[in-house]
Amino acid sequence: MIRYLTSGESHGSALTTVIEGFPSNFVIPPDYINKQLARRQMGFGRSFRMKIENDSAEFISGIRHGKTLGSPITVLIKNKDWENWKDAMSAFGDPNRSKVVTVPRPGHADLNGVIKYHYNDIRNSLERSSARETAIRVAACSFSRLLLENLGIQIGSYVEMIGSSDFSVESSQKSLTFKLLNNIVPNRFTAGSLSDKADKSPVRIMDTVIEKSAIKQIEKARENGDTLGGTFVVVVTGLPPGFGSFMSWDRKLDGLLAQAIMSINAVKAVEIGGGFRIAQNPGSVVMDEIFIKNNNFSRKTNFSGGIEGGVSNGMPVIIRAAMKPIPTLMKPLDSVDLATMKKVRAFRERSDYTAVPACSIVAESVVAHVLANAIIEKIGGDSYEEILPGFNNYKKNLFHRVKSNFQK
Ligand code: EPS
Repeated sequence: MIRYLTSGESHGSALTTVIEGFPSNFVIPPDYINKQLARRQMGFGRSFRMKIENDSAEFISGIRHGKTLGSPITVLIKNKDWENWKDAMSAFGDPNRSKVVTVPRPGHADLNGVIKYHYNDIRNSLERSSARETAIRVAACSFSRLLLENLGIQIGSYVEMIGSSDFSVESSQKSLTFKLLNNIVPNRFTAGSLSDKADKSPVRIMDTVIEKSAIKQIEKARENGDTLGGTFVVVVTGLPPGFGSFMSWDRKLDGLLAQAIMSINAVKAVEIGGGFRIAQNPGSVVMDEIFIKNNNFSRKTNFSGGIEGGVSNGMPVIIRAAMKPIPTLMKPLDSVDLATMKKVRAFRERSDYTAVPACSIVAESVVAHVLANAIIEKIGGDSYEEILPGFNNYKKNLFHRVKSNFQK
């Protein structure tokens, strides 16, 4: 199984990851990882920080002559902003040269970190809890993403809305999410083409009316010193049935995906398929009827979002998630100064106004990690040479195996 750890503080010298268990002999073009890093940096509404950083992966171990070795892969991304934080963040510097942060921001990890880790400076909480960490997560998971692409599995995403939408995304007959759940998709629909289209929008919203509204709202939030959240959808195409398991709670694919997405900074809700909306309809409407198409099982609708009983069913995987507004406000809310225990306004720091587009890219990445593991769990193999034929063979024989089991 593939595991990864990340390390690094937001304004420290660098972020790193160690990826363990990744199969050997897999070709990694360095540009592929950097392309994913660049996608995460896009998005209207980011702070000045994104002009400072230009994330680029350095490959320290685990790759030789362009191919993975099967040994732990170490990747490093330097923080360019480190130049401005050398005194405040140095490993062995003088603590008196750094201003202590004493006022926690509502909605951030500031206060909980101070309580939990016995800190006497909120900076110790906010540096690691910052979403800067997601840059290296994208690097770590992009290996899995490329592995999946080589097996014909694509992951894409789009932002549904940022801020509030008068256009009722949920009920609009035209909305893309509605079409996906009702399986109204073109024959050769792929998640990759979806993402390519979303990437063309500065907010990753494909509906131009909602896109304009979102941009306007972000501009207004910036003027008001406020921030905005939003919802996004991750879609996976090409995943065959049978990955994940209902045998034990911790092997259920939907559970693993929800955990991975919920672990992204500021995500507050995750739905699989129709999610909450499924609960508002009778079973006769939201169970996806089965039929046979081109010698394969298919479904009339996809309200289950490609997963039934914790196992993939061959339909596109659909995951919807909500990101809360960024907690760092330029017009701050009430808090308490821990140095005086008196009521004050929360601490202000340079921050994004919204990061929903970036969050959708991080979500694609963490989904890739979960799915690559689901495949390795089932197919096995230490090298790419074992995984590729194993996977193709499983996929090819799937329908006929079921048929011959029942028609002896
Ligand atoms: C973040 C605050 C901002 C964001 C940062 C996440 O950073 P800074 O405080 O340096 O302006 O820009 O995101 C990134 C640096 C990134 O690469 O996504 C936070 O507090 O979560």
